[in-house]
Amino acid sequence: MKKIMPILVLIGFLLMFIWPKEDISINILKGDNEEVVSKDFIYDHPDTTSFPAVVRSSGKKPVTTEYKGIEMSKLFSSLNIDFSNIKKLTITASDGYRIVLKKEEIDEINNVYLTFERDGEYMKSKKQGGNGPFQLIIRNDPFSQRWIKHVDKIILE
Ligand SMILES: Nc1nc2c(c(=O)[nH]1)N[C@H]1C(S)=C(S)[C@@H](COP(=O)(O)O)O[C@H]1N2
Ligand SMILES: [Mo]
Repeated sequence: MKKIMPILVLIGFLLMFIWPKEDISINILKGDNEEVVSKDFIYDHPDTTSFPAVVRSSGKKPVTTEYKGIEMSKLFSSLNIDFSNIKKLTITASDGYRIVLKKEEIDEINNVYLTFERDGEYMKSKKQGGNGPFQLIIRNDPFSQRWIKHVDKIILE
């Protein structure tokens, strides 16, 4: 046992470098253009804000939590994505869930947010048992059926 310990430590150390890391990013598609937005761009964005929201998870009591994220319209503007001439947005999640938003919904102030932090902690991926890494929150939809967990793609049409 004593002999293999250093070997196990060495293997663990090497694994830290070669283990595939989860690539955390969001794809934004408009026409032929595809923009891959990294997690750091969103995490460090100057326009992020926090707000309270009531979470209604099936089988659980509603709880008030604090989310941190960026308003969708501000995210698009900062990426120079023109959304003035679109009709709808399709938001897809890594588990196949998807919803369609009307353009008017993202024009509403303080309504549609791409969030990444809940109660001060980065949201974990589905694989790690979380709602993240990104969750779309529609504040004007208090029943949260359209709050997409694990957002991976935003399609503007
Ligand atoms: N990616 C993804 N987002 C989703 C869902 C889902 O199955 N997948 N379910 C929706 C529904 S029906 C509800 S009520 C809320 C809360 O779901 P939860 O109870 O599984 O947390 O998330 C919504 N967003
Ligand atoms: Mo639901």
